[in-house]
Amino acid sequence: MDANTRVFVAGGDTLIGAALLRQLDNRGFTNVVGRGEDEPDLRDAHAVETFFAETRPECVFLAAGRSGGIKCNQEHPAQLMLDNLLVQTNVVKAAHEAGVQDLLYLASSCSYPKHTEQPMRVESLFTDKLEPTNEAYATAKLAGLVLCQAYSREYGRRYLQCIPANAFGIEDDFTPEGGHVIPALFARMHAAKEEGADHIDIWGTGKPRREFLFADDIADACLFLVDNHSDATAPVNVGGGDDLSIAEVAEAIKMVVGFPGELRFDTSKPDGMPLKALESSQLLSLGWQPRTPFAVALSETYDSFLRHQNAPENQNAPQRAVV
Ligand code: GFB
Repeated sequence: MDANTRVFVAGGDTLIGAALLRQLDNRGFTNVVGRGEDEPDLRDAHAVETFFAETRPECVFLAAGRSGGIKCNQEHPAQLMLDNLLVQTNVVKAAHEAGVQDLLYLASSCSYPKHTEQPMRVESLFTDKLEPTNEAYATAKLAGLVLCQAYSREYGRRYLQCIPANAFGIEDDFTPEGGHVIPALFARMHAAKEEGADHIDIWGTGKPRREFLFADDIADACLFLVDNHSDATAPVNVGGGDDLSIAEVAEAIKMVVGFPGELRFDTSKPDGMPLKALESSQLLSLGWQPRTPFAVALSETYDSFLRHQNAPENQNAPQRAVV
């Protein structure tokens, strides 16, 4: 891609979609269509078809579809599954019909079986049962992967797919109901510090391990893949960091926030998958690696939380709507 390529980021308001837009801006892309209010309602097939017919993007990043942390997945499986199925079906179909040759679809690491070889290799997809807390969402994401492979095979498109590690970052979902562990703990620990609480409850045992990646690094990898990868028959894992236990992550967040209280573990809450780490040698051997150290990424995430928190118009508003 060069800076004149007409690009559409489907889901420009999602964590990774917004990071993709920042990366495109940083690289001087001047022809980004469908930003902000110009993005059609992606659940509406007709609106999506019309948008593609009118704007004719040359490359599409499909980062759309609702997602959320473990609580959100437990409480809203139908909404998450349906939203993702609708959005990805509409975008892939309309992109093909408008002649878009290049697309990159972002799946999720929860598409891997609950119990599988670690770090997880793409060959392990579809080999065993999914983690029950996110089975519905993960099934929709798996359908998206196969849909892109099918369009590539049947119509000669290059509809690439990638599976990012657990993402976090700027303008994340900081609500306790919707957020993943890092943004949710920033918000809860910040509130506990303000209230002078002597402890905070961390959900689960603290033992599960996750590989985390800053959303801006994931966006960087997506642009790298479009420029350096052509095989649409299988997804590419996007990782490259270390896996950490939830207890270790909570300690790191405690340091950044400056919360002096105790961390307690509420084992009545679910752990989810015991370990999620990605085998990313394919991407790393192409020459990509994450740029942002974990500590820096945590600070940037907390700064983003504070910016939102301190903006007068947001005093009582949640950061991002809950499903
Ligand atoms: O980030 P998280 O919600 O997603 O939870 P998953 C990771 C771990 O952190 C779990 C624990 O063991 C949680 O119990 N945890 C501790 C917390 N305190 C908190 C908290 O305050 N909030 C949250 N959210 N977790 C998601 C899937 O699974 O991963 C999605 O549900 C998606 O479908 C995403 O795929 C990448 O990694 O467990």
